[in-house]
Amino acid sequence: MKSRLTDRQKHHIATRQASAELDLEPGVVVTHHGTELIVETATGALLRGKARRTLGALTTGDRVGWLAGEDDRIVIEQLHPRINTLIRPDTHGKQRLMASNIDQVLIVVSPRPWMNPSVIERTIVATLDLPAEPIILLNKIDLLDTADTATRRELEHSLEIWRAQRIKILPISVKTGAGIPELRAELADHTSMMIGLSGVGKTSLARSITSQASTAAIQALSEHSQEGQHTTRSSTLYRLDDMPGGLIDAPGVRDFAVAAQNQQAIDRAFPDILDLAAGCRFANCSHDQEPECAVLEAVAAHELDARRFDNYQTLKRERPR
Ligand SMILES: Nc1nc2c(ncn2[C@@H]2O[C@H](COP(=O)(O)OP(=O)(O)OP(=O)(O)O)[C@@H](O)[C@H]2O)c(=O)[nH]1
Ligand SMILES: [Mg+2]
Ligand SMILES: [Zn+2]
Repeated sequence: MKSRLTDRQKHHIATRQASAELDLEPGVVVTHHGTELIVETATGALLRGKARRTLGALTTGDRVGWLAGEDDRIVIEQLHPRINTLIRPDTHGKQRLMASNIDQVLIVVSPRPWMNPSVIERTIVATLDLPAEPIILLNKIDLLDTADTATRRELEHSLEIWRAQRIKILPISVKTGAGIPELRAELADHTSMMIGLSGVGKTSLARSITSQASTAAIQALSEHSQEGQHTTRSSTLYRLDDMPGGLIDAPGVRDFAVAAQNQQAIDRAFPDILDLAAGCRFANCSHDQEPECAVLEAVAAHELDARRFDNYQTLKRERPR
């Protein structure tokens, strides 16, 4: 096999890596669009630039080493190892990085638009799989009184299930400010990523709790306006005002179809099913068609939500072995 790199290229890369460890400035990727990036420096300044192509795709939250380039622009020379990465498939099925180095995921839901509970469960599993802590942020509670009966019933039913699962739920309203102090307390000292449908209020929330989210330079890179509506097109990390921590705004996602890698992530998201499974006749019961299966009995008796059980089985099947 022929080596892809010539000896001269290898030498060049080795030299660059060696010098990189000596005098690179530390930074964090704040947002990007195409190859254009904004990096936060150690002193909190925001600088624009590009990354060496050899680094591959960078994403919001990446810790990097950079050098000053021409015209106030920087060149990112080094990518530090990531603690975790949140990935989602794009419309062409290609895997895209959404953000890295996250320890909390805020699953933002609202009465309008209302997200299907199976997708919320998938997002909880994906969060636990990172691993990071999930919190359900129920925004627009000011609209609850006018939500249609079907949405309200589904919402109440879902809230009941999540409460029983000990998933943290924070009801808030960006419009009225309800629940915002409680949310700020949850955000302190964490890097939190917001995930939710387009239009649930993620960017509105970022603007109401961080002054950085109204920075024009960031908006120019991370936003897309169409017919008077602003939609977020790339993830952006904002620093919290007056406290350590970060909040990542992201484009709306309709589904979270990334298979979980760890069975424990699935089990932690469905402790009710795990509890029931202790009563199955066979310890390795797959709750498919085994006799004396306590889980299937609970579904038949309407004690376990059939939709929730189907979603659990689907997540288990999708997991790569
Ligand atoms: N009634 C009500 N409306 C809200 C609230 N929060 C946000 N909105 C409205 O919801 C709409 C969408 O808000 P955005 O913040 O752009 O939503 P987003 O989640 O960032 O959407 P994408 O960027 O497309 O993913 C805007 O018209 C907001 O004014 C709230 O608490 N109550
Ligand atoms: Mg947005
Ligand atoms: Zn069983």
